[in-house]
Parts: sequence; C-alpha cells; structure tokens
Amino acid sequence: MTIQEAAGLLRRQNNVLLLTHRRPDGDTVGCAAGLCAALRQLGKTAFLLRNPDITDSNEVYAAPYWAPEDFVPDFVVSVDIAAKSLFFPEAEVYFDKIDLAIDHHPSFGGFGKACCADPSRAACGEIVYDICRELGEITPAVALPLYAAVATDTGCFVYANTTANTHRVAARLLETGIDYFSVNKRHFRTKTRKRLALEAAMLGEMEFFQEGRGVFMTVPLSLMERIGATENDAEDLSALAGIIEGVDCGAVLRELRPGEWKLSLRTGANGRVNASRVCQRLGGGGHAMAAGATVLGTLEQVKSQILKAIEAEERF
Ligand SMILES: [Mn+2]
Repeated sequence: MTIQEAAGLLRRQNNVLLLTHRRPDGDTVGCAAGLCAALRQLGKTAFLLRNPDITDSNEVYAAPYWAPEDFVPDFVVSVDIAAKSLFFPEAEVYFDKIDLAIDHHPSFGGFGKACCADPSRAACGEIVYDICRELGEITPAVALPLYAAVATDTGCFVYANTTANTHRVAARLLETGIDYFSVNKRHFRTKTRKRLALEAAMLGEMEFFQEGRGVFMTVPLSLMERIGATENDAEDLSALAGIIEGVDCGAVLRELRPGEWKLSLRTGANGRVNASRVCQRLGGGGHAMAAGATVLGTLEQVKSQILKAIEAEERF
C-alpha cells in the first residue's frame, strides 16, 4: 500500500504494538521509536515490544516506549523486518498477526495483512518518515530516532544505498533541531576497547580467497569469551571486511551458538558478487551489496558452503 494508505490505516487504530527485528539495528529501533512517538502525538496508546537483544547504543531510542508485560495490542506493526525468520522469540506469537508490515528490503516476504514496502529506500526510516509526516508534525521526539535509523543504515550516508532522498529526509530531520552530533558520535565515532580488541583479532586471523578479492573474517564464541566482549562491542562488525583495498566480497562469520554461524556478506558496487543471491542460496537474504544468512556446521564446513555459494553467483 502507499504511504498515504498506511498513514490512513494507522490513523484509525489504537493500542498499537511495534515490532523490531532480531539482533536489532539502528534502523529497526529508530523506526519503531519514531513511529511510536508520532502515534502518541495523536493521543494513541503505542508501545514497542521489548527486544532482549537490544544494545546500549540503540536502547536510548527505545527506552521511553517499552510495552508493559500485560499490554494487549489491537494492531501490530513490524518495521524493517524482511522475513518471519527475523522475529525474535518473544515476537513469534505475532507471526500471523502482523496488521501492517513496513520494510525496505528487496527480499521482503510480504507477511503482513497490509504491507508498505519500498526497496528503493536506503533505510526503512525514510518510509517511516513519510508516514509520520502524513500523521502530523515531525517533532524532535519523532525526528531523533528516525535520524538514527537513516544514519545507521547508510553508515552515516556513505554506503552505496544512500540517495538524494536519504539526504533530503536527513535534512528535514535536522531542521527540527535534534542533537544529531551526539547520534553520530555514538554510532560512528566511538569504539569500546573490547571492540578494538575484537577488530584486532579479526584482522590478525583474516583469510583471503579468490586472489584477494574475497576475505573471510571470523568471530568465534571463544574469541568473544576471551575478550569478554558483549553485543555492545560487536555491532556491525561486517563493515570491517568491506574496507580492505581490492576486496569486493567480504564475509564476516560470527558464531552465535556452538556450530551456528551468522554470515554477513558485504560486496562491491562492481556487481561481481550479488550478496542477496548468495545469501538466498544459504537460506538468508538482504540487499545486493549487503546480505546475511545463518549457516550451520564447523567453521571449515561453513566456509566451504559459503565459498560454493559465492562461486555459483559470481559474475565475471
Ligand atoms: Mn534497514
């Protein structure tokens, strides 16, 4: 449905619950918090379902809006969730009860009773911004989390997904007088010492393939334990593989549970490898230059499966 239709639908609802995805990033949390603020401005009751995986840097946006345990929603909205497999366990009771799904992933599964999806948007935050504008005034309470959404999903406006519209949305959000400097400092100019230790280990152990055009970086559970690192130290580690000169296929493997690896694949703008298609072969999905999948096995098995999928999708 269109932005106007989605806004119209939301306008007719009350007792709204907003769902974010598993291992939530700034986009999903920012969208949920911004939309929640916009709905409350209309006098509605609206909450976010508490996401147990949220990191400290994203919790600041969600903290005012967590739903009480006994909240019973009349209308459920998912934001930035491409597939049901990305629901966190506590959200699974809403599998077949999503009244409106708002997303920007090309692989979006269309699981909502109504869907507002636009894969041309760099961040789901751009879609939610348009919806919030239809709903009423963009106040700083709406704008700040939406700025975090748009800034984080574009790596502070440097990824290839960034468009003129992304900048227009960001400009409108800045015009509300938000403290964007603190958002940018928090997400892009701050690293914990444990984070730096993780990056040092990943760089120390990286393995190149395809004559140096591909690289594997791995984050086994044992490394996390040795450093004493938590989720707060491990956000967006996949960006590291993409900054090596000559690499257009960076695969970061993070062990989530023994024998369960989360692949984050970042590929170059030259189109040699389509990250989304590689990850779809492995049961995941995402965007052409940034995608993910969960792969099971020993590290060696997982790497060989991924290499096979990359080779199958490689374009010369
Ligand atoms: Mn997103």
